[in-house]
Amino acid sequence: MDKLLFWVSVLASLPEAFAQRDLSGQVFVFPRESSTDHVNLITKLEEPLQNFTLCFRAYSDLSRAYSLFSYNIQNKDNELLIFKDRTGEYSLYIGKSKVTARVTEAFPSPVHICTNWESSTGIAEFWVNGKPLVKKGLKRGYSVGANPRIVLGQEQDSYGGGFDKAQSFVGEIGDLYMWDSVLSPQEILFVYQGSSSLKPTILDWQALDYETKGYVVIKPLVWA
Ligand SMILES: *[C@@H]1O[C@H](CO)[C@@H](O)[C@H](O)[C@H]1NC(C)=O
Ligand SMILES: [Ca+2]
Repeated sequence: MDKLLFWVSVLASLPEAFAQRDLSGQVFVFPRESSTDHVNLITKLEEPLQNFTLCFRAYSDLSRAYSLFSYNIQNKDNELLIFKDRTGEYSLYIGKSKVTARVTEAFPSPVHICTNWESSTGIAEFWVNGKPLVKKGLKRGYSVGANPRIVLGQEQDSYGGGFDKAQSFVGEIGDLYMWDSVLSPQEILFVYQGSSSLKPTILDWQALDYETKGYVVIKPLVWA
C-alpha cells in the first residue's frame, strides 16, 4: 500500500465519535426517561483543575431531581456534578461535597446556567439567566481530577456508567462551554448574551467532540 492510501484508510477507520462538530444553533434532545440514553463529551484534560467555569442552556419540564452535567474520574464519583434538586434549586458537587444555591424561577422555563469554582478560595458561583445567585464555598485548596468521563443525560455513579433512571435528564441542552479559569462577571454576561469571542479551553459547543448513546437527537434550538 502506498503511504497516502495507508493514511486515508487509517483516518477512515477512526471512530466517528471523535469527529468535532459545530453545534451552534442546535441542541441535544433527550426525548424520554431512561437509564441508558446519554451523550459522552470527550475532552483532553490531563492536568487537575484549580479553576473552572461551565455554561450551558437547558430546557426541561421534569419536576423531580435530575443531573445536568456529570463529571467523574477513575474511582471518584461526583468529582464535579451540576444537579437540579427541584425548581429554583441548583447544586454543585466538587469532590463529593455539595453546595446549593436558590433562585426564583418559573416552571417550566428555559434556563441559561453558568457555574464556576476557584480552588484558592473555594468560592462557587451560579449565574442563572445572567443573574448571580448567592455565593457559597466548598473544597478550598482542592483540585478537580483530570481524565474525566463527562456525561449529559445521566448521572454517573461509576467511571462512565452506573446510571439511575430517577436522576436522568429529559429535555434539551445546548450552548455548552467550559473554561479552565473563572470568568469575570462581565465575561459571564457576554456568554449569556451569546458572544462567542471567549475561546473555551475544555469544552466548546462550536467544536465539540462527543458520542451519543441510545435515543438522543440533535435538533435546532428554538427556545433561546
Ligand atoms: C486559579 O485562579 C487563581 C486566582 O483566582 C490563580 O492564582 C491561579 O493561578 C489559577 N490556577 C491556574 C492553574 O490557572
Ligand atoms: Ca454520582
